[in-house]
Amino acid sequence: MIDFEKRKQQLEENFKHVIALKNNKADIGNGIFDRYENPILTAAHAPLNWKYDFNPETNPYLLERIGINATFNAGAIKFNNKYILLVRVEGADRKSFFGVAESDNGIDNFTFWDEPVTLPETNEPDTNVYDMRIMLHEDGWMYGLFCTERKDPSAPAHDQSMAVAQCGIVRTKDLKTWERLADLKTPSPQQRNVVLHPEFVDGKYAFYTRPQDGFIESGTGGGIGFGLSDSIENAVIDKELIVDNKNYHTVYEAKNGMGPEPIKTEHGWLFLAHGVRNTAAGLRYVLYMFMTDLNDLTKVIYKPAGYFLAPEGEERIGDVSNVVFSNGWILDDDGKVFIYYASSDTRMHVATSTLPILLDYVMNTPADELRSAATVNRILDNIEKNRVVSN
Ligand code: M1P
Repeated sequence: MIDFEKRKQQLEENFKHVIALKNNKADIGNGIFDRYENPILTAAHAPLNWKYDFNPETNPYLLERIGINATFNAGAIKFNNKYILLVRVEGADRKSFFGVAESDNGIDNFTFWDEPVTLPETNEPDTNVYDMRIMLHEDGWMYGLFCTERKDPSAPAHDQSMAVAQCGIVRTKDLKTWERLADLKTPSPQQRNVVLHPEFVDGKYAFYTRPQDGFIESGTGGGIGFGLSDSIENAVIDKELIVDNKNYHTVYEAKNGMGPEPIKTEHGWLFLAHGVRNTAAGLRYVLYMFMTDLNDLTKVIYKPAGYFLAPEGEERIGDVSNVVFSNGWILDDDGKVFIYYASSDTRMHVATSTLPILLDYVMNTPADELRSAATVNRILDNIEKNRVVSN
């Protein structure tokens, strides 16, 4: 027989150590944001109570009964003065669900609430749910928009991976009780990365979408779309306008998609998004930023060339390698910005910056001129300006 109590104690000590790990800024960085030394959430942060049956009668070997594979792609919101993440937790069974994790300072000691989110289903139950964007709308509700995935009814028997992805919607006042609304209806056969704009636009609910032809392949879709709906309870978008399209030989040439909800600034709406390109090693996901006009949300007014944040070091490795993905950020009253991002569909990290720095980055970084020669000219200009400064 095993020493049940001793093993239980070891498990608890290991868990406490994981939660208590402090986080420090990683290195000098690029001035735009700071990375931190440790991931803020991993599979090891999942509560022991979720995984172990602690009754020696029914689990005499104290085996892990319910495996947790990964914690990633978290929505974020400040609530009751806590930094809250709505985390995509993926079980060993490949089913994702949402767990709420909180921290006092936004950079370490993230701890899951005792119970995962009980998400009501619609008449057509979801097979898998993931990637929630959580935001406070001016109507007073906190909305969670997430991807709901169901088997594609047209899939032939030999293909067990064809799925239909659509946008599910829930709302809450306390992050504990969730009201499920009807799934968003759009003209696109597939939707992922849908985000609700925090303000009404022309008295309507405004959504950022990502129309796509196939489950993985963007086909004729793949850009960040925008559409309006009269209702949130039965949200229907009749027409999607493309705000930011995929583009040849850029970091978003295969597809792109929204990150969290945009932040309103005096200069325009600030966006964080992900761009995807194809490589011989598979898809590479990076984060990029842009800004739209304050009064015309479909008009991009600034867009720095290339990526804002790309996978580095350990971030490159995981279940889906070479991926960074963000669907949550928090702007504090003092202007500090917490950017929550996942690496390689495996773990969560934080990067911090400030609103003035992000505005400087977005408004003053040269745009992509789409040719190698233009990039060289930009560097030559820079060298020349530095010559003037140093003389
Ligand atoms: O595996 C990388 C990401 O792939 C999807 O993102 P997109 O819809 O832009 O291709 C999502 O499944 C996301 O969860 C995942 O991180």
